[in-house]
Amino acid sequence: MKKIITLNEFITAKQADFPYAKGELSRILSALRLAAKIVNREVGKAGLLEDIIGAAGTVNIQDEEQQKLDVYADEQFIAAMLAQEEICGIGSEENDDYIAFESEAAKNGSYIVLMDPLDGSSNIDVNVSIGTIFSIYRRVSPVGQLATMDDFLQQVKKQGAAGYVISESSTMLVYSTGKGVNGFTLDPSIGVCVLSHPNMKFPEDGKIYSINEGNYNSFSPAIKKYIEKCKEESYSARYIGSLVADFHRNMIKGGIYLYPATAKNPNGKLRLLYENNPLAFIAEQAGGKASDGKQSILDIEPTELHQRTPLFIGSKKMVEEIEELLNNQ
Ligand code: P6P
Repeated sequence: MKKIITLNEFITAKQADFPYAKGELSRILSALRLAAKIVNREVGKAGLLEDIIGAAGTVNIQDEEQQKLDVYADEQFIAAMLAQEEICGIGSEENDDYIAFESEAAKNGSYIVLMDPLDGSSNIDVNVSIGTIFSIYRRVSPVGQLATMDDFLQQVKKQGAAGYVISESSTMLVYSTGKGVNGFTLDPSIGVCVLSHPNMKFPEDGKIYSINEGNYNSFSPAIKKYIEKCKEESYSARYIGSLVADFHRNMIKGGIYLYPATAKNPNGKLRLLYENNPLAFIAEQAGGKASDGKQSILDIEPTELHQRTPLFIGSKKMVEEIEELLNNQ
């Protein structure tokens, strides 16, 4: 009989892996997981309750139309983080600026969270996978004061933890504190996340490529050359339109996700702090690789809360090949 290890039991056993934590990581991850379950419950009703799907009638700082569930998810995660005394602030794709929590308890918190609350939300109305991407950092500003922008503009490789929650045929939480990657699947019958994918590893190579070929005409020659190579070698084109779902499938099967510079997004579309960084941390912890085409995503010094970079992430050999093409074009 396989031993069931719950997320809380696993975090407790691995407590020493996360610096400074005196149970803090457990509580933060548990709060993120709970908020993700609440959001997932609402998303699950999307096909039934007309009033929670569709556009909210607002546009976020990314100039992207917000879905009602984007706003709902953002509110749920902010509320969940506000309830954690360890958290002093949050940066989110859905909010123009970071939020420094103002209570005395929060100002004494030692951590901040950066997140994309509902990645791929445009897929909700068509029943396709979506997810939440997050990273957790220890603050660099003095405890006892409001969080500052410096707390958010950090490199995750220095001392963070990162992960994602993906909701498709089942709900999974995958995270790393810098000592490997582990995946937990929600068992709805007992309402807890159970260790289902211990020590996840990115296959070193793969035959799946994920890119929006609708942007083909504005791709650089190197990207076009890579796409032609994938076709010549009969790779499988798999692009869901939900980064977290494409990333998760590629980590299990082997593959590469590419979001290069395009005419509409000359710096790439995806955001460094709460999409590229956390997934790059996970990818490299699993033996994969993540690059902006010239350098590891993890080596980029963040300068703005919503800054974008090109993203090439997945099996190490595939990312190295695209870097080679880009550096020799
Ligand atoms: P496009 C969703 O908006 C997202 O941020 C990622 O989840 C997804 O991979 C990408 O953008 C899709 O962008 O331009 O191909 O529709």
